Amino acid sequence: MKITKKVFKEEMIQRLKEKYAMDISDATPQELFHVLGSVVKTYYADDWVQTWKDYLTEETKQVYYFSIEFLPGKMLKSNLLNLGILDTVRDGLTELGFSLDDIVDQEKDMALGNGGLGRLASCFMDSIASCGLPGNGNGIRYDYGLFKQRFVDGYQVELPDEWLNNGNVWEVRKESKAIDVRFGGDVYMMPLADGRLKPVYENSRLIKAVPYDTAMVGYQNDVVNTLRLWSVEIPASEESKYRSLEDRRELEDLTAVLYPDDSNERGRRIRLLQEYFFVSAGVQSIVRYFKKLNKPLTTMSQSIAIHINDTHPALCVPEMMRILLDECDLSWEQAWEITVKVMSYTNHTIMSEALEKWPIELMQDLLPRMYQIIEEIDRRFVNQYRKYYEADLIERTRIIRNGQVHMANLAIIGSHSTNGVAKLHTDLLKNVVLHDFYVIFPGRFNNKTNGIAERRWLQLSNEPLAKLLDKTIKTSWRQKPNDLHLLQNFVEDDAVLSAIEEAKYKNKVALAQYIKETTDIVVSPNAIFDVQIKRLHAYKRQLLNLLHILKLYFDIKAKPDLQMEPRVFIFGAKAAPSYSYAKAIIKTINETAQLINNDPDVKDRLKIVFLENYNVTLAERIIPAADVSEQISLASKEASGTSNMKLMLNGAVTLATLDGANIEIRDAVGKENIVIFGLTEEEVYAYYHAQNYNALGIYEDSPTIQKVLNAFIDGTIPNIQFEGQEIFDSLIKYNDEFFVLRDFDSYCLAQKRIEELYQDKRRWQQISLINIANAGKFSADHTVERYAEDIWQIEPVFAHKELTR
Ligand code: GL2
Repeated sequence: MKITKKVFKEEMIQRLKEKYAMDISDATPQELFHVLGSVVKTYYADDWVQTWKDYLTEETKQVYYFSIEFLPGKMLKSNLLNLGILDTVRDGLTELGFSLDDIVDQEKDMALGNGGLGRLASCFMDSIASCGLPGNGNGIRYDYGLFKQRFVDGYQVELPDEWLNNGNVWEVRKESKAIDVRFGGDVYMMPLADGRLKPVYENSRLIKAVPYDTAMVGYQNDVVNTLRLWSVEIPASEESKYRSLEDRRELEDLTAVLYPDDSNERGRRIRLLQEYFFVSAGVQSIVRYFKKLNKPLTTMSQSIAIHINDTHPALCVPEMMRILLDECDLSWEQAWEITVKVMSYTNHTIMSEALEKWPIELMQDLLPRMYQIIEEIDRRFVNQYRKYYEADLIERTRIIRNGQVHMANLAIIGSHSTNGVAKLHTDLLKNVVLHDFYVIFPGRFNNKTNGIAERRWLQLSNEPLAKLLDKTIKTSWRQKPNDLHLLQNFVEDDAVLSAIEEAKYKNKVALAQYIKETTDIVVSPNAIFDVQIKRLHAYKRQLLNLLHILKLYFDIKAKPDLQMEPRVFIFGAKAAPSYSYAKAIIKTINETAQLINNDPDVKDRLKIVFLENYNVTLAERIIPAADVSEQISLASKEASGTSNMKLMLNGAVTLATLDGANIEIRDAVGKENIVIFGLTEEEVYAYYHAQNYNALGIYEDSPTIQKVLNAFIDGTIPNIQFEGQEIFDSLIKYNDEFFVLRDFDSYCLAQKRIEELYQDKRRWQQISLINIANAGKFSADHTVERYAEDIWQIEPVFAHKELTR
C-alpha cells in the first residue's frame, strides 16, 4: 500500500478529531500515540485479512509457535518500518509539529517474557512474517508483564508492570473465537455400546479462553501473521460456580502474571494451569481450524506444525492426543502418529533446575485426563523400547519417574524433532544431557543456532550505523542481512572506518546523556563502554566482571597515577525476585559503583553504571553504544545467548568464553577479531569428572584474588555485610560452582588485551567493522528458514502468490 505524507497527515487530523474531539495541536503525546496506532492498524488491516484468507484458500501448511513467553518490546516503530512508512510518518508528524520519538516513548514495552527465550520467540515472529512464512504465535496475555525493577539503597525492588493500563492499541479481542478449557475434578472412562471408551468428567471446571490477536507485520512483503494470546474469563454457563470474590479472583489470577523466574520452576499450581490453559486453547483452536479444511485427520501434519518452545508447552502432546482420541474418535495408534508428526520441540538450557518436572499428585489433581494420557504414553514407550535397550536406559528416559512428570521427556518422546540452540549446546544435549534419548532417537536431534531480527537490532535501534551502511554498501542488507558482508570490502578504507567510529560515538553520547538523566552519573563518551546485559544469574558470572573491576580499582589505589584507558562498566540485569544470591550480586555491584564512582583518586578512569529496569527498550539504547560485549558465562552453561549477536551486529568487540553461540561468533569473525578466555567446555567437564576443583586453593595461591575477595567481607565495599559474606562463601565455602576464580586470571589478561586493542585505534575500528560485516549469519531470518525447511516443512507464501498471479 502506498501511503503519502499528505494522506497520512489528513488521516491523523481527522482521527484525532473523531476520537478525542480536539484539534491535533492540542493533543498530548499519549493521545497521539493511540491515534497513530489505530491509523497504522488500518494500514495493515487488509493484508492481515488477506494473508489469512490466502492460507485458508491455498491450504498452506502453517506452523504454530507455542511459547509461554513473548517479548516484543514496543511495536510502533517496528510496524512502521515493516510497512515501509517509517520516513513518511516521521516527516508527516514533523510537519504537524510533533516528534515521532516522543510519541514512540508513550508506548509501554510489551514484556511478556523474562529474557532470551521470550525475546527469541519475538524475533522469530518478526522473521517468520518477514520471510513470508506462514506461522503464528500462541501464548498468554498476562495482565502484568515482567516486574519493573527499581533500586532502593542499591537493592532490587520489584514493582508491578501494568502494561495494559492505557489499553493496548495493537490487540484485537476475538470473543467469537473463545474456547472452553477444562480442569480439575475427576475423570473416568465409560465404555460405549460399540466398545469405545469415553471420558466422563465429574466436578471439573470450565474456564473460557478468549484470544487477543496481534498482527505480526512482515518486512515490506504484504504478509501479516498473527500472534494469538489467550486471556481467562468465566464462561456464562459457570457463573454460578464462582460466587465469592475470592473464587473469581483465583480464576482470574490464571493469566494475571508472568512468572518472573528465568530458569527456576517453582511448583506452583497456577503455573501448571497456565501451561495447560494456553496449550489447550491453542491446540483446540488449531484442530477446529483444521476441521474446516475437510481433510482426513490422518493428514494433519501436511497442514499443521506445532512447535513447543522449551518444555512449558509440552502438554501440547497429551492435549492433541486427548482431542484426537476423545473428540475425534481416532485409535491410539492413529492419534499418536499424527501427534508425533505435528509436534517439534526446542530445548533452551542444560541447567538441570530448569528441566521442568511436576509432581504426579499435582498433575492428577489439576489435569486428571492429561495425567491419564501421559501415563499411557509412558507405558507404551516402555513397552515399545524395552526390547531394544537395557532396562536402566529405559528407566532414565521415562516420562514418569520418581513421583514426577518429566516434561522434557514428554516433549522428546511426543515429537519428531528436538533441537538445541547453538552447536555446542546441541552437542551437549546429544552427548551428555539427553544422551539416552539420542541413543533411542538419533534422527530426531538437530541444531538450530539462534538468531536475531536485525530489523529491530540495527535498522531501528541504530540509525547512525544503518545510514552509514546504506551509504557504503547500498541498502540490500535491509532485505538480506547476509549482504552486510559487503562491508568487509571496506576493511582498509580509512574513511569508512572512521565513519563507523563516529556513528558509535554518536550513540555513546546519547547513552551518556541517558545515564546522566537516569542515574546522575557523568560518563565520558571517550571511555570504553563495556557492557554486560542479561538476566542476573550465577552462571552468567556478572561476579567475574565485578571482581575484575575491583582489581582495576585496587591497581589505581596502589598506583594513583596509573595510566589506563578510561572505562565505563555498564550493567543491565533483573534478578528473579526469589533468587537471593542474584539480588546480593546486584546490591554489591551497586555499592561498588558508589564506592568507585565517588572516589576522587579514581579520577574518572573507572565508572560503574547499573541501569535500572533492563528491558527491550533499554537494550535498544545500550547496544548501539557498546564497545565491549561481555559474554563470560562458564563454558557449557549458556545454551546460546543472543545479546552476543546483537552486540556484534552493532560493532561491539566480543569478550567471551567458548560457550554457546560465542563459538560460532568466533568462527564467523576469526579468532583475531574476538577476545576469548577461560576454561573450555572439556576442561569444565574434566573438573566435574575428577571432582578436583579447589577454589580455596586458588584463593590461597593468589594475593590478587585474596585482596579482591576480602573486599567483600572486610568493609572495603560498604553496606554489604550480609551480601558480601554470602558471595564470599559461595566462592570459598561452597567451592565456587561456576569456576569464577579459576577463570579470573585468564579474564584479567583478556581485559588487558581489550585495552591494548582499543589503544590501536585503527585495529579496533577494523575489528568492529569485521564484526558488523559478519553478523548477517546470525539473522533470525536464516534461523527460521532452517526451522521451516528441516523441521516444520513449511514454505514461504510468496511461492504460492507467484503461482496464482
Ligand atoms: C535461554 C538460554 O539461557 C539462552 O542461552 C538462550 O539464548 C535463550 C534462547 O534460546 O534461551 N534458556 C532459557 O531458559 N532462557 C534463556 O534465555 N530464559
